[in-house]
Amino acid sequence: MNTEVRDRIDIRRGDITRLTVDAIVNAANTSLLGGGGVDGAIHRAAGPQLLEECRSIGGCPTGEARITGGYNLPARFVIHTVGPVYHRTTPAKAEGLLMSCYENSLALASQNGAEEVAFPAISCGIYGYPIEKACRVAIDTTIRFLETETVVKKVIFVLFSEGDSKVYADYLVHLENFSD
Ligand code: AR6
Repeated sequence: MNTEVRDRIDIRRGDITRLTVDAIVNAANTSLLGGGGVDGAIHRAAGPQLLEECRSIGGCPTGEARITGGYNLPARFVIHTVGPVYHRTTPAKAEGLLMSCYENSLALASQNGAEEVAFPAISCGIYGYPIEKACRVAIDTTIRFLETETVVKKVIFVLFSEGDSKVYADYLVHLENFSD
């Protein structure tokens, strides 16, 4: 990882619904009609118009992403992606699907001119993906994307717990130590 790319990745602890960025990513389900966890928090903070727009989209397959407005959120857009349920498939398939979530979300951000994009730890709550494994997929995929990307300037990983943010921070340090 070169230092230019490293400087475009941030790790923060807190509530993603509070972030004033161009786009926040939602860990949704295939119905796109809301749920618990970060999805519930985003819908509560955005207000009922978000659900209305989501309903008009008609769902989203696992690994794909869809974009809506942010309504009452400080963020301009919400990018909804559907992570894999970890124990419903093989670890290799889950990894491929999680990678697609990050790739498709970042591509949508770029296509919509979003310069700052914030991600929660997709699939790491109710969907049971181990945080250490998911963190590698999230960061490796983001680094690969940023290496050739010019529209998206900054990617922020927003973690709810101190433990999760330490996992992300430690992995970035590991990459810094082993990069040329
Ligand atoms: N800000 C940042 N991170 C959060 C927030 C928040 N406000 N709230 C929770 N997290 P989860 P999943 C963290 O369960 O595993 C929903 O019902 C949380 O600690 O929200 O992809 C959907 O409708 C965890 O690390 O998403 C789906 O049915 C991470 O966000 C299902 O859950 C993701 O946890 C998706 O499950």
